[in-house]
Amino acid sequence: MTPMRYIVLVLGIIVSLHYIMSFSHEEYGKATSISRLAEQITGPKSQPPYKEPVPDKYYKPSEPIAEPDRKANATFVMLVRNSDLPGIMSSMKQIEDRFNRKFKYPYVFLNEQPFTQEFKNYITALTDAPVEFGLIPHDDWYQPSWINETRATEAREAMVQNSVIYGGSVPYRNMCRFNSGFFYRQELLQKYRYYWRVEPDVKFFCDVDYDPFLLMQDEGKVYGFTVSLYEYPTTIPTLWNEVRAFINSNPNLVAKDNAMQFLSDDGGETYNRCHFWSNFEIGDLDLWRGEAYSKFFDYLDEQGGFYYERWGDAPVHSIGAALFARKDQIHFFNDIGYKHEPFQHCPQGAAHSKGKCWCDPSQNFDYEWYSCLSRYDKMF
Ligand SMILES: Nc1nc2c(ncn2[C@@H]2O[C@H](COP(=O)(O)OP(=O)(O)OP(=O)(O)O)[C@@H](O)[C@H]2O)c(=O)[nH]1
Ligand SMILES: [Mg+2]
Repeated sequence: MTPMRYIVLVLGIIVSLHYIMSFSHEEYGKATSISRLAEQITGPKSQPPYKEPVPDKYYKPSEPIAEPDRKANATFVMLVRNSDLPGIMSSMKQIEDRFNRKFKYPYVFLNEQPFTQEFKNYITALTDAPVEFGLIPHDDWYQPSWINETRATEAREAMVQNSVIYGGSVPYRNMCRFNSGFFYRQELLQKYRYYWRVEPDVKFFCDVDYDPFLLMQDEGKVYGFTVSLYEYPTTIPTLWNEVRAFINSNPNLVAKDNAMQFLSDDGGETYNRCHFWSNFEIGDLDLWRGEAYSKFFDYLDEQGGFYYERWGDAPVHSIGAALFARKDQIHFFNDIGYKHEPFQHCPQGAAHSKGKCWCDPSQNFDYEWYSCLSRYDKMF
């Protein structure tokens, strides 16, 4: 055997032994791997981000929650733009976690523009309940042709001069008029009796372990609120005059035992500007569909105040509910902790612990000077 052959044989034996050891002894394999040896020279490689799905063994599968035996004929209603996606996902996630995971009420989304596929995908991923997306018909949304645009423009300019919030905005006015008189006429809402209005970026602080729709139905309630307050006078200079004119010509439409006392401190002579904050509403759609409110809205709409002033859907709904329903049909949802900037209703005492609420109980608008809740209380 030549020295060269001898060297090749020894090298062959060493390489073979290395491979045998690498396969049969894990630690030896790791210690002598080329990458490990390279790491010792160049320093450790950083770990790639953990992207694979987390293995099933770490999950606690959630029990399927059976739908309750008894439900009301009800839906959530969200009027939003495509750009409201982050804000409405935040609101909807809270609704699901605090309430609807158990009850599985459907959702209706409304918009005057078609919802994008991206919007629909993100929204439907948030719930197991049915979701429908509706396109608002043109005439239900945009400023009607019979509005005198010169007068409307002058009104908007004057409001901008006076720094009235949303005073210069036409879309905001379209929204207020739509919410006042058209949301409940949308095709997707026809099959429902009760609704819960939800806006983007609101907070729900407490678990709602009971069904507020069934409460409305069983107790004969038609309108539910959490926050009430005063309206800005500059947005509704002539609204109360028109309300009085309507009542005078339609006295038969006004309910007995109504809540006029909430609206007026002098038996209806003047409006104290109290209203229920309509960004939260749980209501009976038949209240709005009924003869009294339908005629009332049509009358107000003809006066043009949604565009010549800046009538909000909150005072219009509140006046409608207060006059065309009995006061005991208006319900204060004390146990629903709720915030729409800048005000919040935080349940107090036993209601706070029962709902496992996370709001600071000292931050509660109920009896602040700008709240109208004490006027509601006084009616009973
Ligand atoms: N589709 C659509 N929805 C709108 C438009 N303007 C407002 N909305 C919705 O109408 C509701 C009321 O509008 P907001 O802008 O929240 O009005 P607001 O509560 O008086 O004012 P903020 O204090 O700004 O919340 C919300 O659900 C909005 O997402 C619009 O131009 N198009
Ligand atoms: Mg809002």
